[in-house]
Amino acid sequence: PRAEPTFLAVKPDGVQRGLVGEIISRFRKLGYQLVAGKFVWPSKDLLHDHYAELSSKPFFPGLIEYMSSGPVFAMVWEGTDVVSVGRKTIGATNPRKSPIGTIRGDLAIDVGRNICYGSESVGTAEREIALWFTTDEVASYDLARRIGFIK
Ligand code: DAT
Repeated sequence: PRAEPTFLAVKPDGVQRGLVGEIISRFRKLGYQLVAGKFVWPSKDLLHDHYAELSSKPFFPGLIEYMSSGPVFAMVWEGTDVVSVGRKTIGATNPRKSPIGTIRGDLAIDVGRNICYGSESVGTAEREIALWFTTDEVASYDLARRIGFIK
């Protein structure tokens, strides 16, 4: 297992619904470490880059409108297998098909308003972190390892 980084974002609807704290809390309680976070009101250019592989989908224009409708809370998290555990924690793309216990399963009902984003793979995480953050915005720091952390 490696302490990899991932890119996570609370989407505009999640920010408007006051869910930034709830989403941070779920990842922190899992044991993951927040190393960068900021509000960004994303430009359509940034979103076209971020969602480049979806550009031919019928829902793409609506997705860009939604994602540029207000600020998102963009984050970098680190920890063992945080990419795959992060995806599992967020749940399925369609919140109504996402199990209870996942963020989307518990907090959303609409595929077009699914409140949060998480990188799909270690490779896309690196690309997305570079797209949304400068290197000096990402903090590197150690957490105290007192209560049974396994190295
Ligand atoms: P995910 O966000 O789970 O990684 P994705 O990358 O396939 O899913 O799609 C990106 C976003 O596009 C998704 O969060 C919501 C939107 N989307 C996907 N499929 C959709 C659909 N069938 N109708 C409307 N929006 C959709």
